[in-house]
Amino acid sequence: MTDRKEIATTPFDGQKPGTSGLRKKVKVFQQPHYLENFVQAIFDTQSVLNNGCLVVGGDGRFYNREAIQIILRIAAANGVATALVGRGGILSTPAVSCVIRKYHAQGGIVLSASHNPGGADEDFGIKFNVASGGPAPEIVTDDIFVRTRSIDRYFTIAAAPLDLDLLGEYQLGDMKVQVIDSVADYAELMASLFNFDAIRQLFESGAFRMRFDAMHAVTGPYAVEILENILGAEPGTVINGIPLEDFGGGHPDPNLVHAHELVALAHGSDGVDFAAASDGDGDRNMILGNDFFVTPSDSLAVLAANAHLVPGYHQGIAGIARSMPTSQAADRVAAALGVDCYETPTGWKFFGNLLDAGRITLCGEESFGTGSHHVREKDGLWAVLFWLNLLAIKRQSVGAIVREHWQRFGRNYYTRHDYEAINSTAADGLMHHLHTLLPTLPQRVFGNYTVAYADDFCYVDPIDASMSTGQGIRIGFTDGSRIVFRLSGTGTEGATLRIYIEQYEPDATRHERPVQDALQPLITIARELAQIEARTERTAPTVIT
Ligand code: VG1
Ligand code: CO
Repeated sequence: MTDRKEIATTPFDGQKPGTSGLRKKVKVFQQPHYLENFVQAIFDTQSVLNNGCLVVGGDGRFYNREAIQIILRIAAANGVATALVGRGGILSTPAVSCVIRKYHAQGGIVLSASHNPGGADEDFGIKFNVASGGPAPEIVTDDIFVRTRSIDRYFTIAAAPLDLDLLGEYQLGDMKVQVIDSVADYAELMASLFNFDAIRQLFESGAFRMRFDAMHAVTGPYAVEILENILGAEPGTVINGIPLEDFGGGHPDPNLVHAHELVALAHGSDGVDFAAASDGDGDRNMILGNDFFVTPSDSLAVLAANAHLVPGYHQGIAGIARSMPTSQAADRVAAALGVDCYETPTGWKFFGNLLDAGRITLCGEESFGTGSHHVREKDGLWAVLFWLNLLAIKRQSVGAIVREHWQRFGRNYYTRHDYEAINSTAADGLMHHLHTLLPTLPQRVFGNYTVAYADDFCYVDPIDASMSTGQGIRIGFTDGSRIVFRLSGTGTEGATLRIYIEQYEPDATRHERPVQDALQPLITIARELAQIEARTERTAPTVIT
């Protein structure tokens, strides 16, 4: 093989992938051999890549370009036949999934820390996706992790960096590298699912205005092409559309806190009718109407209830899945449609088997993630186009659609309180404390609420029977309300505690209450049970969504 070099190395601690890949500070990834070890561990354990096709791309954050050159050289030295790379090294996470599936690749490497900030002192990440296009299941990430603990060499080749900004075909050692423009592939997939004519007419009507905030992250080029060029939305519909290595210094997380510029544009009588945003790697979405925020859990439920209006889902849906902390709004829709609803642990990798087996069509997470069987990742722009399709057919406002949904199914009031970057030992102590409380909780009464069950969520995959334990503490009350506690698996500083709170309200006269007010009693119960103030020294959450 051309110039193959074997480099001696020693293992690094802590290369265990979390909720969505291995995420660390850029400085950690820049250490000699750190990235190389992890990538070689992928090749040492995933023999299908040998002589196969690998997709490589990232969200364009700081260190993306260097990392891609390193990965390509290692791939060439490990016998990969063809690498498909996004132009400029950029591919959104859903586009990686789309491209893997379309070109029947054996896998993909996604470089992203998603919604975490980027820059020399910020975050970087790497994730392996399998041939279905989805994030590697735990059996695969476990194998990769085990390999990182004993790795003592990696392979690479001596070669100059490739120019990734030019589309075309290159040779790197014995490997063929194709620099591709994934925007066309992705746009074609979207056109096959949604009623583009109806959406075009909606924009042409002149009575409908939209803004999409790409947050200087990866979706800019995809959104400009699809929304402005193909669907005819007015120029300027996409804001912050140029991907930047540091996301313009922002936090590319589409929520009410970090996408405040967009929130302001959808506010008041001169605000737009529809606003949406996506995250660093393009898999999340936030949906806003004029002065109206759609809770992600509600968004999944609304999409499911209206899927028959969208060409790609005309035939109906096979089932729905939601992550455990996501509100139970989708469950009510599944029951009404007579289809199954699955509850999975947090993280998209747990939807893969259900999608592959045809058990579900739609799935989602409370963390601004929604998707379907069209790819194996959550898909930000897909959700935006789904909403646009509904708006084009129904010709109602976003708020009216959601309010009607609540009238029909009841409202699941929902909030998530995050306590970011708390002391890790304190966070572990807090979770341990909750664990010890679990057996004492059933039947206990807190104000108007009586505990029905309290457990640590354990998931047995219905397809391959693999078991995932320790997925979050659930406290369920007799009226269906829930409090869930879990520690984040994507952070890079200390620990992040997430508290998820939900209460069902069937009475339509009580659907207009401010969310935090409606949930106040449960919020107080959660804070007291977990002894938040005493254990974390925090009096308030860092982010409320
Ligand atoms: C968070 C979210 C989770 C999501 C994950 C990856 O994980 O809660 O629902 O799947 O991020 O999202 P955690 O472990 O920090 O709670 V992203 O947009 O990386 O792809
Ligand atoms: Co993301």
